[in-house]
Amino acid sequence: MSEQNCILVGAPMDSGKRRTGCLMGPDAFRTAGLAAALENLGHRVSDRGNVAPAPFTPKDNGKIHALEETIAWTEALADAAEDTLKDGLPIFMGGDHALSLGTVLGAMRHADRLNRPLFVLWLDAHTDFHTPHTTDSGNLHGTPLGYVTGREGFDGFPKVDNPLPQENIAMIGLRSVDAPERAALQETAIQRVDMREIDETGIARPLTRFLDGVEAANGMLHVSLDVDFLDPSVAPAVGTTVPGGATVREGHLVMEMLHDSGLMTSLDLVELNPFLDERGRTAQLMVDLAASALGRRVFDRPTRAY
Ligand code: EXY
Ligand code: MN
Ligand code: MN
Ligand code: MN
Repeated sequence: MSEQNCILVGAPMDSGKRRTGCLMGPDAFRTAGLAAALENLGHRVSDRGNVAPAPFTPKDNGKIHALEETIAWTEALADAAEDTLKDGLPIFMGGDHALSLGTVLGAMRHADRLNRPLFVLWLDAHTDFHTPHTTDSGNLHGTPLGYVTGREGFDGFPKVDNPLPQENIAMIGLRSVDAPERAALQETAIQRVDMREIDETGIARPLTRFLDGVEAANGMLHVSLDVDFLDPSVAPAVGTTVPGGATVREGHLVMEMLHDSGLMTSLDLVELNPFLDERGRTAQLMVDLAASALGRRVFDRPTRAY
């Protein structure tokens, strides 16, 4: 990937779940030096500041937490994604994973305008494939992929005109999937890579399979990195930790392969809760992983087809 115009966008969104803290995420990424890390790699870096949600009036929606606020964020972030994709490679600094309701929607709209397919790489312990009808927790950060693939139940959200084709999605790092999600995913073409497969075959094989498909389709690629993709022992600053996650090196290998592929067109960094961090080490790891996705290497190596 040659020199990029990296556009940092703060998304201090905390409405996707009840535990608060992700609202401090964007400034934690800034404090951990995300901009300087990317500038040191030769990229042009701008920081567009923080997105604010559209105006909203909270109502009591029973089980569903902060519905109106989440809808308002989705509208604002979809616009921010479209705007920034026109100018470069947006990096959305979350904020909880509900921010991807908007960032993926905006990336879909942008790809549609360019008449290119959008692909999504979901690095996460969870499938986030619920709808407001299937979620047990009522936390909408567990629903983004249900929304962008056009599942029923997202009344009040922006309409998803052209749902993301299920075969254009790969979920990698899975190890906590609710029964309704598992049932709904059985009939889908979504590539689901759990930690058992990674243990047996390594993370490179399924990722290469997915990236080959993106390249063959001349696709755009939105990468969504949830802190809980990583093992809690190396990334404790997240409210939904699940033991048995990816190692630091597995995380870097994914990012290095993404850089080698040259396919990534937008990136979410989500679910960082600085209140749960230990001297900023999780924020620093996420910044280091973003730098690997933008070309940081120990030794330069000929860019190859991975
Ligand atoms: N599936 C569980 C739920 O829906 O509440 C846990 C979701 C965790 C979502 C985090 C963002 O990945
Ligand atoms: Mn909340
Ligand atoms: Mn997630
Ligand atoms: Mn997760």
